[in-house]
Amino acid sequence: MDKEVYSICFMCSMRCPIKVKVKDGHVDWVEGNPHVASMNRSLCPRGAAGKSMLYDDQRVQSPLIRVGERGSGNWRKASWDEAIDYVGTNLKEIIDKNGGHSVVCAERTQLSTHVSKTFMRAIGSPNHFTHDALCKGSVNTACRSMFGYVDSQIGVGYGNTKHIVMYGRNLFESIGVKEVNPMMKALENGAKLTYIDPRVTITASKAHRYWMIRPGTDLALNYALIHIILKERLYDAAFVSKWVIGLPELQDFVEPFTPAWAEKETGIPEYEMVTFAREISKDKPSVAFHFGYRGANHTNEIYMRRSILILNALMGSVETKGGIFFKKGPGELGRKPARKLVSQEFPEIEVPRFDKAGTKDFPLPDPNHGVGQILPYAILNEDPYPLKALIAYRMDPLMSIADSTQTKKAFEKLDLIVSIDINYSNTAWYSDVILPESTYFERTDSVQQANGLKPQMFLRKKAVEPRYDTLEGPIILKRIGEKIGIGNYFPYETMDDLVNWQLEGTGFTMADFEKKGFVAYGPNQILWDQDNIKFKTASGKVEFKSSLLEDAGFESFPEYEPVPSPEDGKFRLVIGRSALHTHISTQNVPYLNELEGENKLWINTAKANELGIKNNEVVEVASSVGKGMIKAFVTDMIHPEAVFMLHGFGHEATRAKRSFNKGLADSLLQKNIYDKVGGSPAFHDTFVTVTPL
Ligand SMILES: Nc1nc2c(c(=O)[nH]1)N[C@H]1C(S)=C(S)[C@@H](COP(=O)(O)OP(=O)(O)OC[C@H]3O[C@@H](n4cnc5c(=O)[nH]c(N)nc54)[C@H](O)[C@@H]3O)O[C@H]1N2
Ligand SMILES: Nc1nc2c(c(=O)[nH]1)N[C@H]1C(S)=C(S)[C@@H](COP(=O)(O)OP(=O)(O)OC[C@H]3O[C@@H](n4cnc5c(=O)[nH]c(N)nc54)[C@H](O)[C@@H]3O)O[C@H]1N2
Ligand code: SF4
Ligand SMILES: [Mo]
Repeated sequence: MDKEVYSICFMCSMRCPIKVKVKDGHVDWVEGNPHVASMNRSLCPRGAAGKSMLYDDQRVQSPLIRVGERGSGNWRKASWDEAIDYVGTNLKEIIDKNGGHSVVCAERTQLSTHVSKTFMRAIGSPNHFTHDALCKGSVNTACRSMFGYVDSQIGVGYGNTKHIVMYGRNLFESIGVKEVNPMMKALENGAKLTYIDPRVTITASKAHRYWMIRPGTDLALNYALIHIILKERLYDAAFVSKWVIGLPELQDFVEPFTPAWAEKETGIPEYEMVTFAREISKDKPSVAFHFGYRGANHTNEIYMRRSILILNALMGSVETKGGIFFKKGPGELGRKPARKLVSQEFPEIEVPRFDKAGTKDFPLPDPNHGVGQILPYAILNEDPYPLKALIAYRMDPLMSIADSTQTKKAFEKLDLIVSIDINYSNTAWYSDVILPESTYFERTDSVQQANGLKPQMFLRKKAVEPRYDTLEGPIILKRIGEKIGIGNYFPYETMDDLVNWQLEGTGFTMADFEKKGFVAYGPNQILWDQDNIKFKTASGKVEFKSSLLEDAGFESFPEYEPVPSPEDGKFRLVIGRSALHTHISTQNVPYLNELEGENKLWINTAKANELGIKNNEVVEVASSVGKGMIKAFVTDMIHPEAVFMLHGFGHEATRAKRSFNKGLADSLLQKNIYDKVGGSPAFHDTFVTVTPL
């Protein structure tokens, strides 16, 4: 029978609304939800390749229990009863002996994260962490320190902007379709794009102004821009005098950071900075300095992200059309959001988190997300206490935490590793048990509360029956929960029950999603009056001088530390994504693998010539923690101080035949160091040598 199902794409985390056409029980066609204007029926290449993921037989087909050494790839097929029994029995023993807090759950935030958080709270563990710190932890902390909101509560008005500035926010390759389409439209309507990156990306190719900045020096650029804007009084004086705390301190601080000084640090000509500052201030307040998505780059990342937010505030582009805005929830209209399981009552937890987020040792990172890169240190040093079990749910810590060799060494110490995944990720491959989840076409998921200018809810709805012996994540967790005596926290039998429970009190039912795939709480966009913005900082203002930072013993404006050039013969390793892959998830997806099957090392032509490296030849890349082989891509399109590689390649699971051992994993080379204030790893602070073979 043919049918059309509205759902939500899950080839990455951007949650694009989709329409799935099903023919004779098979997915025949997928497109962007036509009822959502920003989708305009389109999908990105990964979304369009979803079908080839669904019909690939190299994904995990049934529960598996390890029979050989960890990582040897020797598995036996198990029934769900057997696999749940194995996990439940082992987990119970660990909890009884070492306490619930000896269990950690690593999870890339997703629609059913409230279920795994519930599981962890019910066993008495504070140790649920998400990808957030590894992705953008310092952006999160910077946003809280400036506005009192986390980054995910702040949106960018792409569609109405007159001038947008992106610092390595490679929007046209690191895609969210709902953002790309309005941005394209704005560009067609005359908006300007200034793009800053040591590498010429697709986004750079669409920009009006592109600066090949010396890697790691964006903070110097911003301090000089602020210097010019204050000196020439190019800022929005009304907004600043009403809302900003700390302008005099900022003024004193940026005094020495002249454009001439910044030219030496960044390589960007002084006059270009001045021209730019004058130009963008003419379009204020409909301008946006993008605060970044993956902002996990340097050990001082929080100050770089704060400097971007300061520029927005100086332009008065906060809560304006075409600037940045705060996302509105149903509470704005006196309505209720979808319920979350985690709102139940749980036993008190008295121990700190394993990463100490939110304690005096690590006060500022968001304890709601935790700090993933601390995990190997916590396990190895048994600090603050021994950890015994890891549940990796839609996350691959072995590839997503820097220094995989160290992470693997830590994992050797664990008594139990369980992966809930759809693929043979490196962590799944190294687990004791793999519990396969049904893919997004094969499952209904928890409700998506989509806050924004217009609060809405979307639903991921099962389009076809599971092809293999797989289950939905919330059902897997409920079944383990029942086995270990916490079943009462999971008051549902099916995903439909869970969704119905969530919708109670919202005024909507599941049937309301049938027509368009989503429901809206109200018809209009909500933008607050700029005189009545509800900042959530302690002062209720925009805090250039930050109480959050200063109360925790950190400075609002610490001294600028010059960025050293790499030593002779070394390069700064920088990384990113391509339009064809999602992090570490899609390298084995047939269509995407065919288009891009391995990563290469971008290296500047002059430097490659000096080293005798030829295009497409294999080179050895080595850092202080690891080394590996990769093909070189010799190009003028990258700054001579940097080499670049795509994240996500170098997979270890032999069963994922297309991606096995193709390309090189960045996590093998990167040192596990981090921003001790904001919480992000410093993925761009590793230096490498590159040697021809
Ligand atoms: N070295 C290094 N580390 C990084 C980064 C980097 O560039 N370099 N980037 C950082 C960033 S920005 C992020 S956001 C994180 C992402 O970190 P991760 O969450 O680890 O990476 P993902 O590729 O998003 O997916 C993780 C796992 O989810 C699985 N998966 C996909 N769909 C489903 C599903 O429907 N159900 C289940 N249960 N599993 C599914 C995939 O197979 C994959 O194994 O990594 C961070 N870490
Ligand atoms: N296709 C695709 N799209 C995605 C994802 C995906 O995996 N694939 N993941 C999603 C997620 S979770 C995230 S976090 C976002 C990430 O989206 P982005 O934040 O746009 O991040 P990256 O793709 O990591 O791109 C980082 C860029 O920063 C540049 N860079 C390196 N050093 C410097 C520097 O010193 N200064 C400046 N200005 N730039 C520098 C790199 O050359 C690279 O081009 O993408 C999202 N969208
Ligand atoms: S950006 Fe692409 S992969 Fe991600 S949800 Fe949207 S269509 Fe799917
Ligand atoms: Mo991310």
